[in-house]
Amino acid sequence: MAEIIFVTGNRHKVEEASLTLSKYGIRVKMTEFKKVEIQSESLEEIAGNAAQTAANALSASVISEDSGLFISALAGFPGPYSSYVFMTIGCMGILRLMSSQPDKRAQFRCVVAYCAPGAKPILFAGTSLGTVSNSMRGHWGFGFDPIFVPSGKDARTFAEMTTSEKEFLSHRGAAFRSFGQWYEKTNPSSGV
Ligand code: ITT
Repeated sequence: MAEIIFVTGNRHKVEEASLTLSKYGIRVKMTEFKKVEIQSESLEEIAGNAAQTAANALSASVISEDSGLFISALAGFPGPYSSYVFMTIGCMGILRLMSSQPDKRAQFRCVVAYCAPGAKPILFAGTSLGTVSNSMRGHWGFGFDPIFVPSGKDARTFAEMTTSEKEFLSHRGAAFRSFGQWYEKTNPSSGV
């Protein structure tokens, strides 16, 4: 099995990525390396820069990932600032901002960046369309999972789904599937 270093401080991301990448014969290893996160409006720039910096510092190929919740009625807020907004106002703060908004549409976006030392990052994106719920529901997952209802299933939030159910519908599942397919093609010996 191939092994790939994932530069992140979020163990939930590692759990979800591991589930997807195991299907492509890739084992995910979390690193202690402190991720460098630039200020930018672009998930692509944030993830790409973090992967490139880590690959050069560690002299190894790595992946990094940046993601966020983009709410239509709030002009895409919190978007690239999702981590900070979650830590400050949290799910309840978002529900308060949304209480007077009839348009509940939102989407999660994820960009995975793969980078080898001395090389440019290669990017893989995934999106999950859905709505913001009226209340927090469920205890699985992390972050804004209790207030996001993905389209195409039922009225459950991500936090009311198992990791496998979420993986099938999520932005992260889509981005890591796309990376897994590319990696399998580029490194044919890595397959299970
Ligand atoms: P690393 O930067 O160390 O990878 P992080 O949690 O800080 O971990 P981000 O900077 O990419 O990650 O912030 C994304 C935030 O968006 C995250 O903290 C959550 O609040 C939210 N988020 C992203 N994906 C999510 C998901 O699948 N479910 C719920 N919330 C999510």
